[in-house]
Amino acid sequence: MDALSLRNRNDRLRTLLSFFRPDDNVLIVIDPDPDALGSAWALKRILWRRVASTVIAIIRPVKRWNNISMIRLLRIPLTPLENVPVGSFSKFVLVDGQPHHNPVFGSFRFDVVIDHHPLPPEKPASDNDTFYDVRPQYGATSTILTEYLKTAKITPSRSLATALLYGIKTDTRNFERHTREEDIRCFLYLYPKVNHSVLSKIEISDLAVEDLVFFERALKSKIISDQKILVYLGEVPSSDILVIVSEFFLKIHNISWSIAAGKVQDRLIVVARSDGYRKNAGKTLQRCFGSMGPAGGHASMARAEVPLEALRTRLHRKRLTRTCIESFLKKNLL
Ligand SMILES: [Mn+2]
Repeated sequence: MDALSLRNRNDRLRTLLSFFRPDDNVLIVIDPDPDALGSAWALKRILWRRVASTVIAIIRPVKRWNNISMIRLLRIPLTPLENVPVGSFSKFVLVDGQPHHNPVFGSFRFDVVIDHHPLPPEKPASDNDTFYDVRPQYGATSTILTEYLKTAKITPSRSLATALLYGIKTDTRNFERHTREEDIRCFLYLYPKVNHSVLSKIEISDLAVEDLVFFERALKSKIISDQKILVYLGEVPSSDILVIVSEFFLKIHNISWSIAAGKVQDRLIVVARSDGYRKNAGKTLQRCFGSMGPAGGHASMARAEVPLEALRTRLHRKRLTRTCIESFLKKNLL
């Protein structure tokens, strides 16, 4: 069953609901990013009192602090998939994804699939056993679910509205990419219903206390020259902290070029942020590191991943000391 061939929103809602019976136990399976979380929670709300139960199962642990804050502050009910007795459910739903995206998704036979990613070249066989509502032109699945809520005349709670709006904002990167009129229309509909203080706490929560040690390191070891700043953080657990530190330094009003580098396993990762005016971050990193490993990006944001082995060869060194990495970065980037 292909949802888009249905005449209008009422038809689509009616067909969606016709896939469920009052005694159904429904399992919604998601890869937990904000858009998937908002969409799954909205669908659980739509099915409330229409089915016996709805459980939202996540296929992996949530790692990003923003998403952990979102789940905690909005109290989104979730269960890890491995703790779910899959056999006790009678209906299976996938939102914000398609079966071919992930082997875990592929192991289910879904009754309903609601998504906004591109369809695979081999379109899934449209049959009457599965309801497909895939709209690749939409910026977010949260937009599709907001439309269903409106059609069903369900006013979302403040927490649900906040989750959906955050889903739309993250997937469209604040309407900087892949946005269409429907996304903006749903944003405007949700906006007055949102808890804005909770939303801004979710949006800024990208650090853990343990990360402060890297800020200490960054503040101590920063090298400032003209409008440029460079920090080498040594070993870091992942490149996320490099992104946060380089974006933090770009907040300084007269810094126009900010670089944070660190070792992640056997690679030197360099993250650059720029006002995109004086320097093109992507081109600069490509020029400096392109011969050693993947490097590139846009005018304002870029990244390079240099295998340490390649760096050793380039610098003719057996051991890469802190000083030698730092002076190499300084010579090439400042
Ligand atoms: Mn999405």
